Amino acid sequence: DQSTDTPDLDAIVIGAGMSGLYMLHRLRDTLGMRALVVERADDVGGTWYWNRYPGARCDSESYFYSFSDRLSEDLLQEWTWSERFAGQPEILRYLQHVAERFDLRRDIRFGTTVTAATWDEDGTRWLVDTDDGRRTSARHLITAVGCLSTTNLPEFPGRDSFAGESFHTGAWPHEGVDFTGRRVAVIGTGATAVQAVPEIAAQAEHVHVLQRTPNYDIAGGNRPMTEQDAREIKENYTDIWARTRETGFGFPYDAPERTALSVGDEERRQIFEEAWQRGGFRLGTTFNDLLLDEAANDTASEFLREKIRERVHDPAVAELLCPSDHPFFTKRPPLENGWYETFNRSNVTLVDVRSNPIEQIVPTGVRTAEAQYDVDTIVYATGFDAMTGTLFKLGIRGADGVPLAERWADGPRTYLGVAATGFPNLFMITGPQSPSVLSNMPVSIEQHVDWITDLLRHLQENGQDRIEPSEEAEQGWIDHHDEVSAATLLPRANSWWVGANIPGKPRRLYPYVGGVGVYRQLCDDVASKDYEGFVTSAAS
Ligand code: NA7
Repeated sequence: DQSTDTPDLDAIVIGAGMSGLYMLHRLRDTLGMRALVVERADDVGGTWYWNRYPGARCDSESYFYSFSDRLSEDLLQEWTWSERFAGQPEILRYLQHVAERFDLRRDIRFGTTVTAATWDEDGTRWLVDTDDGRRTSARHLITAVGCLSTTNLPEFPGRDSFAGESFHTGAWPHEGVDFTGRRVAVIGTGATAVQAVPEIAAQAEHVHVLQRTPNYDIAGGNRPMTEQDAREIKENYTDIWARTRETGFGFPYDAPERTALSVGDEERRQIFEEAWQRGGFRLGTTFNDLLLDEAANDTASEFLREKIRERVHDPAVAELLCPSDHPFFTKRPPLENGWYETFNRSNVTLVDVRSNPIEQIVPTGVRTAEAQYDVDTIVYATGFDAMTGTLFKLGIRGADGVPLAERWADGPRTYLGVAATGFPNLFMITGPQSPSVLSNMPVSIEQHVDWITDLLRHLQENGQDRIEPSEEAEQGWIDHHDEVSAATLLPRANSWWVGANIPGKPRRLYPYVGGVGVYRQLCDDVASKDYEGFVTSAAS
């Protein structure tokens, strides 16, 4: 309705993944608002809708990669995960179940892409254009677009000349891909390739894995969830969630109190070994200075390199798989379940495309500086334009028509990673400069959604319609973010966390590394001081 300036809706949410589903529930069922979710896919699920490649699995343990008691104590008690680390199909089923259970689909417009979102100052509202030709207005706009939702397909010369089939892991065909008898090239060795390659290798005739940078992969330790596991977890959920909200990464693991060099070599080894045996990101939480002190970090890096050398039979291949250019955990360490052993198979070849770079895609395969690999299928496990890629594609224009991409040309500018000066009534769930990808996502998602919900309630109760962070508050947050980043080893590595994977992307640490617990406290402090740093007003 554009005949008046009154917004059609109270809020539009973009994205129906975990964030969008929970946000819709809060807006509609907690605040009583008129809300709509716009989703480009034809169903809910977000990341878990798109990433259907073989082996796709969550790297957070299933029992805390879910909605907490904030959403529903009953759901927590009724839902039982089949594995310690859930696979994509099970997580998608879970999110579909949540959509059913809370009757969310009726307020989601599926198969619809946002093409522009323009702030209308006179109407104190967002005008949201979608590819179905409609324009819908809302007082508030909330992005729930995830952090890894715009795929990165490198511009290799000749890419489109390839005569076989090619797939990006983040846009996998729903019907799946049968690799039987196929010769396959997988480009990339990040978390995705590490999950997919063992599955593809079990089927394909031959797999060439094209590696530019080796990672410190951690043992995944996936196994079935036993009845006893499930019982213990369900009995302890109150404590589990409390811990996830306080710790640095949003995991319920004990926060380390020791530095790595405060213990002897033998004891340190045992601590690493125990964490390794238990699997998952525990290894990153063994000592409190692994991300701060290079000498401490070296001990973990060397432990992991030893593991690689033990498991990969060919010493030359093992050395190629050993990282040496970056400290442990300054790039996201993949979790692996049989990745290293895959290189002992006769049908798997590791190709070092650092020393022997990919030059061109040709109709029959991949040509590097030194050789040509003829294949039937190319799998691009080349990652994402993380954190900002999707936000920029939305065509957001704030006050005075300034595009978000322009305002952020030198890097993201946010207050608390959730709001931005010049973009009134815009909220970003797990936006840049919030813990987001440096945390167990559901914990950060819930914190953001609940905090935004409280803020909107505060506006409702005070008769305020417009909110925007002040320049000073925004600059203060950026300064704090940069200071915390610089105190860690993270800016050193060429990771997607610093935007290094996308040509021309400003090099900044995108997620906030101050920790989930600290961040929550900072957000709560802002709220308790009547949303300090924000400027509010009533619609004229
Ligand atoms: P990642 O972690 O960004 O990995 C992408 C991989 O693709 C990585 O090994 C890259 O090498 C490689 N890559 C990217 N571009 C190229 C080019 N041009 N040539 C050769 N190799 C290339 O993405 P994932 O999908 O594995 O994981 C993303 C996140 O999803 C993950 O961290 C979890 O949070 C879930 P590089 O290391 O840049 O040298």
